[in-house]
Amino acid sequence: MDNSDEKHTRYQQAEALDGPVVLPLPQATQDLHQAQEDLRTHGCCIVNNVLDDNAISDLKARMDRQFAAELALGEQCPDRGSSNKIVIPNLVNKGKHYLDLVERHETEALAGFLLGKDFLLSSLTAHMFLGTTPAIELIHRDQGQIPASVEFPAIFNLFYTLDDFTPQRGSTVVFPGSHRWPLGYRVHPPKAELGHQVTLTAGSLFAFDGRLWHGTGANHEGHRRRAISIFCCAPWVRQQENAAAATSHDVFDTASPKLRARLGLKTYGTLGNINGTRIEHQRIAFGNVDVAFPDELIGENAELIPLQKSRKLD
Ligand SMILES: O=C(O)CCC(=O)C(=O)O
Repeated sequence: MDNSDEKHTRYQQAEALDGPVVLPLPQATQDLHQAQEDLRTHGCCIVNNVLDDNAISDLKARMDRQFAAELALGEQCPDRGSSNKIVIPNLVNKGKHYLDLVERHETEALAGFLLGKDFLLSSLTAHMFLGTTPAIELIHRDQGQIPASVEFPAIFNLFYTLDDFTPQRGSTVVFPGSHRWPLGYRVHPPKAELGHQVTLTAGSLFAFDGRLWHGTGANHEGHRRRAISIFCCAPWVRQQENAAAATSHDVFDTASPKLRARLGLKTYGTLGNINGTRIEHQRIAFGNVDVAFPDELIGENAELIPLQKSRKLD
């Protein structure tokens, strides 16, 4: 049997490489079919001129404002760690402008190709530097929780860049082709110096297979080097940010059916339902169906337990 018969996508794995061969970086393209082919062969792709200048400056200003506003929360501001490379998490609640990137056709075309049409949003985060960093960060595979012997992508990271990415600014170090390395080279990371650093213009989409070895480069200039990461997973993988618990119901209530599905409010076979009191379109059969929130959960002896909504009601 052709193994594509039992898979959830039409993605066909390129043949294994003989050893830990680092391929050249793929060329930037605007052709999404070429980008899909680059994902197959190189495990990464660069699509340029995706965001226009207005969208780039708007997103940059919003991201800087978000960062400053969270900092002003003082002790309530999430711990950002000690590195000058920081991640602002859980952008699902932080404005439609970020959610729109999830629904862009480039995201759909590439994530759908790699993970299948029912892929989930695993997390939505902003990446930026606050100053210089001394060294390349940990080389890793985003698919690290999934056995290395798995021969297909289950995770996919799409970076929408808001600044030019250059080696001096700590652009991403990648090992093109490493998703095709033999099993013995998939567990311990290769030496960082053997990878390539990407050079990208602001407004590009740089995307990579969850099996690809990569890491954040050292930022010698201290430039902010901002990007938004749309981190996606197969519909049977646990999401990085627990969307069901950490998404404001205001967002769920106004999201399109597609976005609700990406956040996990669509079943995948028998996975992902919410069972409580009766809702209008009760799930009665197998298949992928939209999930709605019941008003109440049913507890012991049918005690009705109100479902917590995100906002406090007056
Ligand atoms: O910031 C970068 O260049 C890469 C980030 C990264 O390694 C990741 O999100 O997994």
